[in-house]
Amino acid sequence: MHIHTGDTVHFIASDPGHNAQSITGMIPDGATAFAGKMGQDVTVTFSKPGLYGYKCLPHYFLGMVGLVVVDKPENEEAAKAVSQPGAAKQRFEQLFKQLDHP
Ligand SMILES: [Cu+2]
Repeated sequence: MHIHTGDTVHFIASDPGHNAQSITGMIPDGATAFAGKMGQDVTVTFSKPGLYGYKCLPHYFLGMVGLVVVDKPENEEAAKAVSQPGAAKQRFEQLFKQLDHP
């Protein structure tokens, strides 16, 4: 999803047993990591521009991941360099492709 600096995103826990948390190495320099609790909504304000990769912790390797672009994906190359487990690798390849060729 594309948002602007300072926007707030509500990650809604529509099912129990999932969460949303940022992935180490996939947020801009100086940005604050976030981690929602399992089965609970989490609200994140994105105060630094850049690309944010996030995951559902128990289903990371199944590819339950996403990207948030805050204005410009300045740290895209660094985020792409992060090694991904299991199905997350392919899912992120798709997401980056969509990002580069919308
Ligand atoms: Cu999950």
